[in-house]
Amino acid sequence: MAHPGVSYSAVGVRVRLGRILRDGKAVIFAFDHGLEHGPRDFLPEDRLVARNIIQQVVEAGVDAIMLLPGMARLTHEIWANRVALIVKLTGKTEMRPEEAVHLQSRLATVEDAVALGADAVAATVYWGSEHEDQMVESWLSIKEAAEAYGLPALQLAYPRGKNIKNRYDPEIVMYGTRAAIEVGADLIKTYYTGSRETFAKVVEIAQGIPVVMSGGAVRERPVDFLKDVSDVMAAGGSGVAVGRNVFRAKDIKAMARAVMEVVHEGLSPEEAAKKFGLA
Ligand code: FBP
Repeated sequence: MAHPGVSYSAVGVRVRLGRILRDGKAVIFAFDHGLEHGPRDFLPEDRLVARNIIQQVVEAGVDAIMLLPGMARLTHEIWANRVALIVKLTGKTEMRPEEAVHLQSRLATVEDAVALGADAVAATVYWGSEHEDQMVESWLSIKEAAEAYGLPALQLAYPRGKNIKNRYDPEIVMYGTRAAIEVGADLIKTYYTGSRETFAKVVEIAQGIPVVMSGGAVRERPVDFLKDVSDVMAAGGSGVAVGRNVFRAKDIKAMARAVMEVVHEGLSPEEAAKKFGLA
């Protein structure tokens, strides 16, 4: 069937989103912690460790990997043509002063992401931050350029700032999600609200724009994390963008596979933990 009036870019966005959400769901390995968390998660000499982690998640068959441009450049032979690439174009270090912690800087351009072979770009907006304006401006310019190239734009829609008392509060997460769709996000990554019922409301407010859960701090038992993922899927979520709960796992590949099976095969958390030998 012909689709007159549908732009080349709209087709490109749809095609590339399909590379990430192949069956409408995705496990995205988020790996920007070297910059975002620095030594808290990574020592500067961790170069080989980082490569090894990327190798393992690629072998586990995750759907996509979200990297900053520099790491994408240095590890391309590991991920290229094996998983989809999302290039994150904003970030912040933990070295910055207190008054600027709720701000993400522009690190690269959409053209850099295109040059790297990206299937999508990503940027964080800390909704509610005292620097909201700056991040919205940055988001809009990323979105405009991405659209011109037919690239989907993933927004890490994170409510955060002096006025945000509890960033996991369902009302607050819903508000951030609404804000993300208002500025044209094609895919939303946000905080898990702690229950299936509340996350279902977040999904509902996104009105069909896919929402994935942000992994967050490492859960004590892998099965607890898998339970959150399972609840997100039951709530209508489209998957997860996870970092630490995978790369800090005792067996990285097994954990990544378990998350994949919960997301794509609907395995229960307990079954997945048992199948992959996760304590
Ligand atoms: P995790 O699953 O490890 O939380 O990674 C998701 C993520 O959004 C990363 O992309 C980012 O670096 C990190 O969380 C930010 O965490 P925070 O700013 O909350 O410390």
